[in-house]
Amino acid sequence: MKLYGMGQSRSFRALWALEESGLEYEYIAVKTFTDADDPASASNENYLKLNTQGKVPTLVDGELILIESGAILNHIGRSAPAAGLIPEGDLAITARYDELCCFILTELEQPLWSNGKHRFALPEEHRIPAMLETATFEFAKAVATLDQLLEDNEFAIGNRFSMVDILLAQTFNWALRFEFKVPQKYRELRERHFQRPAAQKCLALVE
Ligand SMILES: N[C@@H](CCC(=O)N[C@@H](CS)C(=O)NCC(=O)O)C(=O)O
Repeated sequence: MKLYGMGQSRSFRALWALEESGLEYEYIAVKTFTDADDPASASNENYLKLNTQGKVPTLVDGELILIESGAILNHIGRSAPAAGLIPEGDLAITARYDELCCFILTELEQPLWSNGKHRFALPEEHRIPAMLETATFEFAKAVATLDQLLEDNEFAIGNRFSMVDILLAQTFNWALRFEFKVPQKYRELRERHFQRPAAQKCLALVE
């Protein structure tokens, strides 16, 4: 598999998943928000053929091209079942897995991206400064909801590390980098999971 990514952006979760999975992969660093003439730019015409949005991550697995980080994590997990990164079990366990993935991708990270979009990502004429306060409000609400969804365990689901732990740790890492208020227990969660050898290896790779 080939993964195109940039630093500790959303592509980091895919890189980390690949490293945890034990699958062979190639990591290709691209640059976002750069001149399309730069061959390494996500806006370059060659990259746009893979990912029309000019965003990261992009995963290429043979003929298959995936451009959504959630789908990429699930594809990696299903390609390496022995790594156990997608919990298996009764309907309640798989439902909780689906719920947490969807919640993190649509509720918890959404205000972080709103903050990024209205600070630097959108063209200036589309930025709305008041969105920054709204994002802070929405993030606090999502964190409070997460308190209800998660039990006070080492891992999000059952007694083993899963894609949900990658999503949580990477999202709280993002929140801290954007200087959002993150409760101590989620700072500790980020710290604990980032200590894993796979995460440390990925950090070294993207630095
Ligand atoms: N829904 C996509 C979002 C991808 C995305 O927005 N990636 C950001 C980095 S975290 C990006 O490449 N931004 C560059 C841009 O907006 O031009 C996913 O989860 O993979």
